Formats: sequence, structure tokens, C-alpha cells
Amino acid sequence: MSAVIEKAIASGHPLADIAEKVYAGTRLTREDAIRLYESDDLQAIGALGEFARRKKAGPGREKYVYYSHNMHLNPTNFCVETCRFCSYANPAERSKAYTWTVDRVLEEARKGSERGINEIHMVGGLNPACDLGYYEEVLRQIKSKLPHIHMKAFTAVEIEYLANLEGMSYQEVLERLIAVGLGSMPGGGAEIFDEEVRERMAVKKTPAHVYLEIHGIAHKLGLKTNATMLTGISESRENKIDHMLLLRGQQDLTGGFQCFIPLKCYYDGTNIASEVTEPSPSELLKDIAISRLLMDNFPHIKAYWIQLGVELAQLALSFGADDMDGTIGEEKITHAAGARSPLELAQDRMEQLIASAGYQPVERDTIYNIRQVSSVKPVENLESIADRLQKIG
Ligand code: V47
Ligand code: SF4
Repeated sequence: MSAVIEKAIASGHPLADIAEKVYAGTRLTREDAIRLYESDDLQAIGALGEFARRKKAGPGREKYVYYSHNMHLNPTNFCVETCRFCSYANPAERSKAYTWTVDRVLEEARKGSERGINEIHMVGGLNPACDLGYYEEVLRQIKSKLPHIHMKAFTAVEIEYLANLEGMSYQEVLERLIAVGLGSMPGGGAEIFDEEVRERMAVKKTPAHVYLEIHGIAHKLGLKTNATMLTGISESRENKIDHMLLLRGQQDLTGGFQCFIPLKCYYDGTNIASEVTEPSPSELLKDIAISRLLMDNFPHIKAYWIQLGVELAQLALSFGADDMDGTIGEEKITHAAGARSPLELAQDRMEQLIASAGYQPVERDTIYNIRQVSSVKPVENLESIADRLQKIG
């Protein structure tokens, strides 16, 4: 047990009973999660998240932090929906919307392959020109020319859209895509499941039960998937906890989620900034730690450096995250809304960032098979959480 947790239990700390549960591996409740969010003791919350991460990692892997060598592909930014937080498919910019040909998608994939990537994360807007036949051809072409590349593609939102467009069931759409090389599904499109937040943000697509149903079907068909939660869109802490609990419930049923990714909204190009509270760095760290603690059946928690920024993503590793996503190449969705993080992290830079945060970099494939444990070794970071947070500002 970590010294911080031991001290908390021994000294009757207000979170002592939760610490005891975490230590014993007892599942936390909604009430526990509310108390964790309300606590100001960020050091204790971080220590609990870190403890849960180490326990889940298993012997010999306590310090492992995973990343993949990947790229993002976004074949179209035209979207029939108008979610208010989305600058990527901004309706005001519709005249500039693009739709790539299958050849163009293949050309971009080829460029990534030449850089050595082995995973493509492909998502896009809901565009009637990009129907099931278009995506089948994209997958067929990429898998026949670049068979070593794993296709992590289509959010539940896109699967729902394709099913409605084609008059097919979710299962039929997924089976057709799997037949031509779909390897797994990313977690995008969950936003916040709460209906009132969705109404305020004009999110009309994929309510919670459909998002969960589609992921459940994917799991039953043998696909691994991820799950996300978008914060900074007028949600309450209770909304976040309920979102995590719905995902935990689905995971109990179908078990195919690999990782949970708390996302943070950027506001450039949107008109929501005056109506919402931007999450503070310490709130984002709580999202990481509390998701690690509450979602005990999720193998991994991802610190998405594109949105957290590199320094906060490094700090998130001490709060329970064990994954830094990937090297990426070029990110469009968050950068369209003003993210200032780099577009790409070279593999050696990624490893150095993980190691300098005190963790062992491990390159993984999309479904968490280890490709290589890096020769770059962890360097202990002796700075306090408070000092590191102050530097991030
Ligand atoms: O679904 C939309 C969100 C998501 C904005 O599965 C915004 O491994 C910030 O899902 N500011 C896409 N976020 C990103 C995503 C993801 C990223 C990394 C890894 C994985 C994975 C998934 O970004 C969207 C939406 O929820 N988003 N607009 C915005 N203005
Ligand atoms: Fe379309 Fe997705 Fe953007 Fe909503 S978040 S407008 S569904 S691309």
C-alpha cells in the first residue's frame, strides 16, 4: 500500500473508508465517487488512482504506460448533425467541407505506413456521400495494400448513421465492416449521456442506450472497443459519474471495452464558451483518478495528450492513467477547436515523455498486445503534484 493511503487510513482521513475499499478491491458506489469529486485532497485522490492502476497492471507491469504508433484519418468533415461543441464539422464552414475519394484515403494511409505506423484511427462526419459501400471500399483497399495496419474505425454514432442510411440493423452494418477488415472501434461520440446536457448542446444522435447497444453488439461479434466522455459542455459531476456507471454496467454485460478516455472540450469556432465552465487541470485529474477507481472493470484509462496537453497528460499518469494514446501524425477534431498541443509526437519523444514522468514506456498494438518494452527507462520525478500543477497553470 502507498504511504499516502496508509497514512490516510490510519489518521481517520475523510476518505479513509474509500481508501480501505480501494485497498480491499471493493467496488465503489455513486456516493463514493461524489465524495471523491468533492474532496480537495488531490494528493490522496491521485495516490488512490495510482494504487488502483498498479493493482490492475499486475506483477512486473506496475510501471507500464502504453502508447501506439498510429495516425488519424478523417475522410470527411461534412456532417448532417450540428452538435454545438463541434468545430470540426462546423455548419458555418460548410462551404469548406471536404470528402476524400477512396484513392485519397488510401494515399494518406500509405504516407502513414511509410512513417512506420501500424494503426489507423479513422472517424468522420455523418455524410450521405460516404455510405456503407464507400467505407467497405476504403477498408478493402487499405487492408489489401497495407495488411499490417489495424483499422480502428467508426464511432457508434457512425454505425447508427450507416444503419439508418442503409435500412440495416447495427449488427448487419458491423458484420459487413468486419468482413472487409474492421479491427476494433474507437470510443468517440459518447459525449455526456445525460439528456438535459445533450439537449443544451443540440446532440440529437445516438442516445446512451443506442451507444451502449452498439458497443455491446460489437463486443459480441468479437471486436474490442473504447469509450469516451466529453467534459466542459455544462455537465455536472453527477452527470459524469452516471456516465461512467452506465459504461461500467455495459462492461459487466459484454466485457469488450479496453479503455476509457475522459475528453476535454475546446471552444474555438463554437458559441458555447459563455454557457459552460471549462474544467480546471485539477478537475481533469480527478476525472482520470475517479474513472480509474469507479470503472474497475475497464482494463485501461487513457490520458489523451492532444486534449490534456503534454504536461497534464504526464501528470495524469500519476493519477491512474496507463495509456498515452498514440503518436498520431495529424489531429483535426480538437485542433479545429483551438487545441495548442503538437500535431504529432515522434516515437522517441513519446517514450522520453513517459519515462521522464517516472513510467516505463511500452509500445502496444491497438488491442494491447505488447510490441516492445522500450529500452528507455523511467526517471523518478521528485517534484510534488502541487508544484507540477502550478507549472501547468
Ligand atoms: O467524439 C468533438 C470530441 C471526440 C470537440 O477511442 C471534441 O482510442 C474537444 O473520440 N473539443 C473524438 N473534443 C476523439 C475521440 C478519441 C480520441 C482519442 C482516442 C480515442 C479512442 C477516441 O472528440 C468526439 C467528440 O466527443 N469532440 N468536438 C471539441 N470542440
Ligand atoms: Fe457530426 Fe460528430 Fe461533429 Fe456531432 S460531433 S457535428 S455528429 S462530427
